[in-house]
Amino acid sequence: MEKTEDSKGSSVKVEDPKDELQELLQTLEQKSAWNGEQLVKYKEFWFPVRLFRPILSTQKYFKAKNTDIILSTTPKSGTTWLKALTYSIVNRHMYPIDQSPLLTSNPHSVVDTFEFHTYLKQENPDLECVPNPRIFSTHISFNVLPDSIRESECKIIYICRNPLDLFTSFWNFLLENKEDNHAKPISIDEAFDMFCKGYSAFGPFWDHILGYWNAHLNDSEKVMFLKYEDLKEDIAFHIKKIAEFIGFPFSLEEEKQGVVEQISRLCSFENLSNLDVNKTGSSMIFKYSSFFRKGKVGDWTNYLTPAMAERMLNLMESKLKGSGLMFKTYDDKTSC
Ligand code: PAP
Repeated sequence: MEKTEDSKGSSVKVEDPKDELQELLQTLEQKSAWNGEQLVKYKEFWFPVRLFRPILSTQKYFKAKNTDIILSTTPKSGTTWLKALTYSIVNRHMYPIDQSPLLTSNPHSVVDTFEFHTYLKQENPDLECVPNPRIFSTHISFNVLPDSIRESECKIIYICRNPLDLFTSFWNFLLENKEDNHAKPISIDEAFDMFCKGYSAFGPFWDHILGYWNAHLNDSEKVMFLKYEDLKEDIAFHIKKIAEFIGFPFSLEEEKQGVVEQISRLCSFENLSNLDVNKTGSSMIFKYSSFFRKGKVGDWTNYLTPAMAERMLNLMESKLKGSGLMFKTYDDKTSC
């Protein structure tokens, strides 16, 4: 808390935003996540304490424009892929595919995430200068999004993934980046138990998914709902669907020229994961290679026991009951 003088020269206290944050944090429940990260419970969701300030700043300051595109995801559900795809669709007339910035930049460098980039660097950055349509990404749950996102005509594209692969991906990401964080060693059983109890960054994952699912059911023109497994099954169909949803449909001419397939190839796991930038580069915190592991449906079978899988599937059944939502947990092409 700072002290200053009022118009009469008496000393008054001025709230420092950092103090306000500390005061709020003291009133909220906190817990260690399975990855060792400290979480705080805010409006029924568990947010990483280290990202709480930028999350609150996003909520307070972000003013959505009708032309904005917001990519929302549960972590490890296809954020990197969705960023690459949306960026390529929107900018296809600006950069020919063979000159795409994605060939030399990681997808996380071409589309900023509110809580990791935009509002982490500055509390209230000037975003007016960002060219339209602006594309932003976030893991923030639907109920904590800034009002202006919900109230404007901007579009939200949400992607999620079956929780068995999501957990497996998260677990491997943690191992891959373990020198860079201070997580205490934890067994996969312990981690899985906590994940199933919802103690996970931006979790509980089922509430995250249901929040966006219900928003999609309520207004499918506003919120597009995607599943990683469906994109793996038919990417060309989904590229066209995304393009139409955000108002950048492909012309017949473009389709004939194979632009959809070109974008599909550019953004594919095989292509992106083999680019130099993604093999050797890193952000301040993460190796870019750790965003490209296997990119498969059903890899959980190499990490989780049948009992673990059964527990998760029962949990999902009870949490998603009546919602109409279901997930594929195997790749149809490889499973028997
Ligand atoms: P993030 O939320 O931390 O940004 P995110 O990109 O959502 O991570 O998830 C990473 C997963 O997407 C990884 O899955 P895996 O661990 O099961 O392999 C990664 O391999 C996969 N992935 C990244 N890029 C692509 C892509 N272009 N196509 C398909 N899958 C991809």
